[in-house]
Amino acid sequence: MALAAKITVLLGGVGGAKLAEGLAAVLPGRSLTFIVNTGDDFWHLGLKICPDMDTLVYTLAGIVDRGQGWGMRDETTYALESLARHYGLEPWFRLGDSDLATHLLRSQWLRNGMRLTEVAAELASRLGVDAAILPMCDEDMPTIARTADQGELGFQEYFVKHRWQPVLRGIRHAKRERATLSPEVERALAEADLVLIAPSNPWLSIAPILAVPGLRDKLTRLNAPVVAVTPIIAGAAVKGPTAKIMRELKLEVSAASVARYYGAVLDGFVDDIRNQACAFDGLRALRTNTLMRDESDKAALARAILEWIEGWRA
Ligand code: FO1
Repeated sequence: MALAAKITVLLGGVGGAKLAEGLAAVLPGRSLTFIVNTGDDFWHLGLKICPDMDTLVYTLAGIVDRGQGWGMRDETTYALESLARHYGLEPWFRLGDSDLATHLLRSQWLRNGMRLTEVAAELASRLGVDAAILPMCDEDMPTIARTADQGELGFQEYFVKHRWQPVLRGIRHAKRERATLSPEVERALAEADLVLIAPSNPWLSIAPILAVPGLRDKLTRLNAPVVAVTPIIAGAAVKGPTAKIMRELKLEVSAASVARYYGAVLDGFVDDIRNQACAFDGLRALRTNTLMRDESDKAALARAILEWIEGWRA
């Protein structure tokens, strides 16, 4: 695809950040806009935590902890240990000391009246990231997990405290009626030559973005192609609970099932060579290696997608 092309990516979590890294390796930052899931965000110990945004920015800035995929590398946890030793707390959410700097600044700026979109741009820019990083909306729209045995759980309680073990019955997007499309998200969609849905968890990471009032409708009507990358490879998720959740929601664990879930939003689907070949109900489809084990896999996937889309015009 031409270097001047504008690409907008919907993503969340570690899988999304890997594709983002691949795209950033083959395109200039000014071509890329990331619309990030903020359904995982929460206030914790007085601080606003935005895990998916931080995972993406730390990854693009080259300071992510590569082993776990989130948090900063070479991290220490003195503050957390002090909370336990001196104040008797049992911290279940691991906030590293360097990572705390991000949460402190973000919380202060939000309390001073900045919008989350402005805060995200400022943090990314100070960390040297030149791609545009947009939260899906400025308002709080927390994801609530409806579980079989524990009732409703806040996202991080479900995901981290209970290690995504409770059986999921469904997802609720709290305060959805108060969320609005930001001008920056509207512009990123209107100006895009291509919209990609990253191989993030469709139910936990992408569904919250599509649930922002007006966003799914805008995507469905967009002239630019909208293409999703499979999060399912050989009947399993690379990491995390996607396959488990699909079974709990009584869905077939397959790439086709994910494409059906996105429905009319999609024009194309990028499937993995390890999956059984499938027609994807009339969508244009690319079969390629989507497993991103290292930097060269990430860049190769980004290049394969861009070359394939370029061929659509011919
Ligand atoms: N994930 C964990 O499994 N345990 C943690 O204690 C944890 C802390 C944490 C702190 C900051 C941050 O940005 C991310 C953190 N994550 C942690 C990752 C995060 O909870 C999830 O990976 C995402 O929300 C799911 O996309």
